[in-house]
Amino acid sequence: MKRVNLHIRTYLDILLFLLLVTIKVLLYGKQMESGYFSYFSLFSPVFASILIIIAISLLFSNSRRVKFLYLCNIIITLFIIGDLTYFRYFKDVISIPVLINGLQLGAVKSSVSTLIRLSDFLYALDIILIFPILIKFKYANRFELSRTLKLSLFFILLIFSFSINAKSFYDLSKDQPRLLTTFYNRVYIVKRLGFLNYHYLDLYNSLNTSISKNTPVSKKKENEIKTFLQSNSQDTSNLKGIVKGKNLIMIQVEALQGFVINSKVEGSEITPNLNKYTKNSIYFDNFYYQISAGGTSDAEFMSNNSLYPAVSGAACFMYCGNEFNAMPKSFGEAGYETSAFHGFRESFWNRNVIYKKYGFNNFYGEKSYNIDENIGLGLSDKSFLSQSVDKIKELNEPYYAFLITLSSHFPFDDVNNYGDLNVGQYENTLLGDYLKAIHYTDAQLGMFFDKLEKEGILKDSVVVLYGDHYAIPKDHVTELAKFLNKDSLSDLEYAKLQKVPMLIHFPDESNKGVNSIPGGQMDIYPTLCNLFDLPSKDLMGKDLFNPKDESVIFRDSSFIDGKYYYMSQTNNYFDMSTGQKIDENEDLKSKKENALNQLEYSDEILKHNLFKKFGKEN
Ligand code: GP9
Ligand code: MN
Repeated sequence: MKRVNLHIRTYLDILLFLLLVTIKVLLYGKQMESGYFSYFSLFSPVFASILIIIAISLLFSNSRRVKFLYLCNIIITLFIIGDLTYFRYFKDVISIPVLINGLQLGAVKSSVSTLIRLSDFLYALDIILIFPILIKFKYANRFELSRTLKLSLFFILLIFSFSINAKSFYDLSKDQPRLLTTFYNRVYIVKRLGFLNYHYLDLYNSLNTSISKNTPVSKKKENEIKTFLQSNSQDTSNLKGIVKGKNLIMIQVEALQGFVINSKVEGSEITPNLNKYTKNSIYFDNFYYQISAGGTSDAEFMSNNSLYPAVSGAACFMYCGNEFNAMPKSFGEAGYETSAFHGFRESFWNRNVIYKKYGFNNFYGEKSYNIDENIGLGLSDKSFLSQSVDKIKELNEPYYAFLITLSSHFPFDDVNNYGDLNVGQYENTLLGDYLKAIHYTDAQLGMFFDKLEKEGILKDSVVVLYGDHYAIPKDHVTELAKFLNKDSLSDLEYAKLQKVPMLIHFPDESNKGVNSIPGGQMDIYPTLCNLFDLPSKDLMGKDLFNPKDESVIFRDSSFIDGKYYYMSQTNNYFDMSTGQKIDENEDLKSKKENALNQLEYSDEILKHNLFKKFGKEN
């Protein structure tokens, strides 16, 4: 008995680490999970992933092992709190590339600070409580295992944990082929393998990515990509070149989500100006955002490049050394002056670097504006848009002007400055604050259009307007359901709400009406190439006026194809008209394969800077 007691005292740190971290990681999995969750199915990969750390700890002396495990517990806890916060806003888990551009979170600290919950810090409770116990027992250890015994225990435990994990990894790779290599759906990996295995994989993938950047892509894969791009730049006819030589003004509106268009609250229109412009423009009412970890920067990356966002992290950081075949470059080659406008810090989302690589001649950031009124994160949309018209007037025609608004940014908490929209029962809720914020931004967009008209700009310009991403995050879905007079939203109903409005206003308003072709931010560039008669080579998206298909592919490999929706998070197919789940068939399987191929081609183009290579070959 005395000997057992001594063993317990000697290995108490390991027992505590195994117990506490297993509980933490399983609880974290439950909090991350939307829908079905099983502690039982997650237990074995989680247990195996923790055993790996314990195996490593056995290589240390007793006292060092106590410190090593305590430090690991602290790091794991910090990652859990960080992941939960990140998930509440981005519906994703942190990856190393995201951490690399994590500096961006500082600037949107109001978002982050509203997302961290006090209850999250309960995960750190054990770190405080067990500290004195470990100190007391640390010196209680009287014997050290021999080096040979430590090494053999290390290998036995490692082999045991890897064999348990191997089964979980194998099952996942059968269920979701390519997921473990392309990492397109990180939440699903956490759900099936647990938090620690996900971060082991993330570390491996990040190391692998940095190595693969320096290894050439195979000639076979390169030719596959070239063939796809050539087939994708199909001849177009409908509306070809009808606005050739006209100016282009493209406005990306912060957090403009589709459900507010033509909606009312307490009898008042939420976006009366946009509602008006959906009627005198071509309005795409079935248009989705396709952003990933890069948030707003992903939206501007896609609309200007027609390439998918980076598989993790933000392309604007990870690939800022690449050559791009971007829209500003295409317009520049057609004799346009190209300028970007955004009333926030020039370095945010690496814009002062990446815009040059896109081919913008000018970038007017915060320093180019008179910061005379702040709302939300910075310069108010009213002041930004008004000053921007004055700058646009000075541009040499023809020009491409790209504007990004800011005031309607999460958590929409500058409510005293958004004006007086009565939101009734939604007062003091996130949704109510959002309705006020977007109502304010809508008013400024109305002023902007009026000023363009007064200055005689509108009659010589095409205006494209679209939202960058959702406004109401998943953890406020009940508020959104209530606003839509529903008790709750199914996964499919929630997915169908991830639309943003997109409209194209023609100079003489000769083309107007609703176009319901399923589309996304990837399709803006090819659509404008057709209208302005620019060469549309090497683009991944489709021309919405000459669509080759009705597919919209998302970064996590979910996709829409006509009436079908594939939800990668749950690996389910749906008939969008009936909402019914449907079994996978050969046709759906090939659509899924096609989606994965396109995501892979886009990733290979970015990882290996292929446009630079292709450019040299042409
Ligand atoms: C900051 C603004 C916000 O410049 O674009 O970016 P977001 O937080 O929405 O990605
Ligand atoms: Mn945004």
